[in-house]
Amino acid sequence: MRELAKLLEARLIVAVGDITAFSGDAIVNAANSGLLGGGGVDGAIHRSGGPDILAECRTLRASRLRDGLPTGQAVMTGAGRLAVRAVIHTVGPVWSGGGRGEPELLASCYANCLKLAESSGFESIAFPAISTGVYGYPRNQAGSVAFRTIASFAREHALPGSIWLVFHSEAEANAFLEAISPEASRESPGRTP
Ligand code: AR6
Repeated sequence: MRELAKLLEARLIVAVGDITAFSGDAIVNAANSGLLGGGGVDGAIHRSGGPDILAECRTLRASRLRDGLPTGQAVMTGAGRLAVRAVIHTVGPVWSGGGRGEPELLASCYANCLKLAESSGFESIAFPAISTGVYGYPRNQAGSVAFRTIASFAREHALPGSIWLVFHSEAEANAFLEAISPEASRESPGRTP
C-alpha cells in the first residue's frame, strides 16, 4: 500500500493499493446487508481473511442481525488471517440518483465505523471507497461525503488518530484528491493537500 497524500493535519492518509494488506487496528468492509460475502472489496476481505470472518458473520445473522445489517450501520468482527485486529462491516447505499437519502446514508457508514473504532480504542482504521463499485455511487460525490464526514469526526474525537482512505488505483485516488481539493484547503488554510 502506497501513501499518496496526508490531509487534516496528517490524520487522514490517502493511499493506493489492496486494503487487505493494511496493517493496523481495523479495516472497513463495504458489505451488503446479508453480511455473507460478495464481490469487490468484500470478496477480497473474506478471501484474504479466511473462514473465521464469515463464521462470525453467520453467528451475527443468527442472533442480533436476523434481518441483516441495515444500510448506513456498522458491525465489527474479528479479522481472521488479516494483519488487523478487526473488520468493521458497513453497508453503503445503492446509488439511485441521489434523492433517496444516499448522501446521509453514506455519511452514516463513515461515522458509524469511526464511532465503533473509537469505542474500541483503535488508533488506526482503513476505509475503502464505500458504495463506489457495484453500488454505483458517483466517485466524486462519494469522495466529498467521505472527506466531510471524516473531517467533522476528527475535529470532535482524538481516536482513531490515523484514518486511511485506500483507493484501488492511483487514478481513483487522484480523482478523490482533486474532488475534495477546495474543501481540503478550507480545512487546512494555507496548506495545499
Ligand atoms: N482494496 C481496496 N479497494 C478495493 C478493493 C481492494 N482489495 N477491491 C475493490 N476495491 P465494491 P460497493 C474498491 O464494489 O460499491 C460487494 O459485492 C473498488 O474499486 O467492493 O460498496 C458487496 O458484497 C471500489 O472503488 O463495494 C456488496 O454487495 C470500492 O472498493 C456490494 O459489492 C467499493 O467497491 C457493495 O458495493
